[in-house]
Amino acid sequence: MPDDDRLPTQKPKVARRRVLEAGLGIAGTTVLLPHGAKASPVAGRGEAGPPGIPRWMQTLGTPVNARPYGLPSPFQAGVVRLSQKSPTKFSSASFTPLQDLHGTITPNGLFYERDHSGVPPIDPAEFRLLVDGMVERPMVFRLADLMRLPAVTARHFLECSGNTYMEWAAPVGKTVQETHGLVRCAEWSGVALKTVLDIVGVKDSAGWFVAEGGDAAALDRSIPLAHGLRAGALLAYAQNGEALRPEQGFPLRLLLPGFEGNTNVKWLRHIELRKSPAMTEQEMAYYTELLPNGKASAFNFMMQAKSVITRPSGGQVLAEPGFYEISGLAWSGNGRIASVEVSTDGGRSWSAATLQEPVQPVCFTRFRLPWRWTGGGAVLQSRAVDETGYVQPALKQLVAARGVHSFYHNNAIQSWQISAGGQVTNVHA
Ligand SMILES: Nc1nc2c(c(=O)[nH]1)N[C@H]1C(S)=C(S)[C@@H](COP(=O)(O)O)O[C@H]1N2
Ligand SMILES: [Mo]
Repeated sequence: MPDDDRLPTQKPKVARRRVLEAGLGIAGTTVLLPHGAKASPVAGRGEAGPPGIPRWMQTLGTPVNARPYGLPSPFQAGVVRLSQKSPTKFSSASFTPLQDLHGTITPNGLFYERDHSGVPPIDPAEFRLLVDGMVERPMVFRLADLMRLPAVTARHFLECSGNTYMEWAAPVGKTVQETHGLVRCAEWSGVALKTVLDIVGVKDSAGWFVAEGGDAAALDRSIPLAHGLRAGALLAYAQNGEALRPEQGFPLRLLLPGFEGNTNVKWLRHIELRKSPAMTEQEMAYYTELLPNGKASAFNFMMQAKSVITRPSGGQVLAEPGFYEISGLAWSGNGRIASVEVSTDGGRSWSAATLQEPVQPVCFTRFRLPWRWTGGGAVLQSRAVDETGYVQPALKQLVAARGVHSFYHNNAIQSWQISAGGQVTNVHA
């Protein structure tokens, strides 16, 4: 009698024929390794590979639903956010491991995080959003009220304007996580901000609104009303199909597609309609651009077109000459990515990369280019063009326009140098 608790035991149906050394046999496919790791043959032989029966087929596995909320494989333990080295753990950031991600969606647990005063533990039952100022009917909304309204879902990237801030003067970050990890892309759901503004009735005299967060920083930013009325502007309560994570603004955040991360106020508690901007500390003292003439420019909302090769990228090693797919991400706050070109010779020649469909506005676009590394030195670069015709600038062009005392909005072309030994490093080319 078979025991119901046991899986039927069966010999794996693998033909006992000679198995090719995997990978290396097919068109010279080779392996990307982290720095320091040694290449090992990806062979089908030995205890684990077919036709042998590995140890994990000789016992029952972990029980079904052992973790009611699923987690990645323990073998993925290295795929984590990286903490910024910062003097305080309350005003700090963490970076997304772009080098380990595929496609265009960032998993919720790997979203970069940027808080000015830590994460407030908000009980959604106590949550309230006040909408007042230049409106016909000032109103307070509970979360449940907002969730009864028609919902909208869309995919958008969100980037901190401080992304790539260390790279202005010299190549600093070792990996793409360090150089570009303050950006990610998700499927967001919520209520269109316009739906709520229509309910309260915005007065004609209003031209801006101030959004305030419910954290200890009470982070607040002034936003032009026209951007808040765009179809994509959301009061978001969900990302990638589930409620926002606490560190992303649970239970409600403002989502302003294309605008710098800082304006996407988390733990949103108050929207005040006004005639003009409030000139808050955030928008006057911090999120401004110091220009070469010593003046500062404020309200630089839009995240311009940017791209980066995530594979191969800094810290990885090409194990041996052969075939590699070059792959990366491109995005623009102004709309769709129109094209991405890739150079393997430091910008002397460029080839058009393939864009992964569908190409959506204000969303990550994955690009790919097949490449054969012959073993010599190479410098890999990518250059994005968006649908407005804007071309991602070279670092020299950006520095000529803004100087090296800039901090925010560094969207320059990134260069990864490949040494004769296959090591990939961050360089300024
Ligand atoms: N209330 C509040 N909203 C906030 C912040 C904050 O500290 N408090 N950080 C801002 C900054 S600088 C960025 S880049 C984004 C980061 O969003 P994330 O933590 O979900 O990545 O949120 C913005 N909204
Ligand atoms: Mo930010």
